[in-house]
Amino acid sequence: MNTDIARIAQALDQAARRAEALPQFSTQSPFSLEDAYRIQRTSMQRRYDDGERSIGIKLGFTSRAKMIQMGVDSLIWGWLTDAMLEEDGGLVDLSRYIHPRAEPEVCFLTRRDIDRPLTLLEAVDYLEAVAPALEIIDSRYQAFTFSLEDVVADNCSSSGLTIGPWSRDFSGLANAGVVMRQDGRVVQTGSTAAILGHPLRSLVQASRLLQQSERVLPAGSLVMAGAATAAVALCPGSHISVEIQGLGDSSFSTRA
Ligand code: OOG
Ligand code: MG
Repeated sequence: MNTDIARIAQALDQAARRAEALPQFSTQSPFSLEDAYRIQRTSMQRRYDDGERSIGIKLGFTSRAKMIQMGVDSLIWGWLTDAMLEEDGGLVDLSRYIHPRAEPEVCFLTRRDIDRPLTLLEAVDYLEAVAPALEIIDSRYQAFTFSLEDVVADNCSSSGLTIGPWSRDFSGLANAGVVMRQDGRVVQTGSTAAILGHPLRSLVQASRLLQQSERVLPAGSLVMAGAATAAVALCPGSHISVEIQGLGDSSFSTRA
């Protein structure tokens, strides 16, 4: 059976704009992972047509903690746009989200076009800087429940992000401590080693995925490496922060 790419893309786009959850599509009629990426591309094109600008990519399910939390077992990727940027240290209005969660991230800024598969040794040459970051994920599916195909179609739940101070020191990335706090209380701890063994491996994976889809990531793009720990549900009137050893922190508050 043919998957209705345009119809699903439109429904997901509309759900994001209206902050309204949808039933999963794959349970009604299953579709392939290839079609899921076609849906993702079509729904992102709707946003670009409306004036949103691509600022980079994100990887998902690069840590065991995330795979276990969401019940999936493969790495995925999606696109970030300027409309998703929230101010570091700022106030986030939750009304544009459905059931947002926050997770700690390592964010890279590229300094060269990524136009071919990179090795781990080459990866750092393609980077301008690295920063601690928080990602706000917000599945467009009811109860935050999805198959791998559903979440890919939904641009990997991408919704918001804050980015902390940029650093050019990549030396401690292999195994830096990660602490996420909610109102000062520690809610998640981990290490950047949880991200594919080394967050630079996310850049290597990204370069392969880009090549497979015949795309070039321009210099000056963001690459979010994927959360090192499980995500935490957001509620109004709270303060969320992440601290990554050697990199500093990123934070935001949610409007009461
Ligand atoms: C999908 C997004 C996964 C990550 O860092 O692993 C992701 C989700 O969990 O809803 O962003
Ligand atoms: Mg993430």
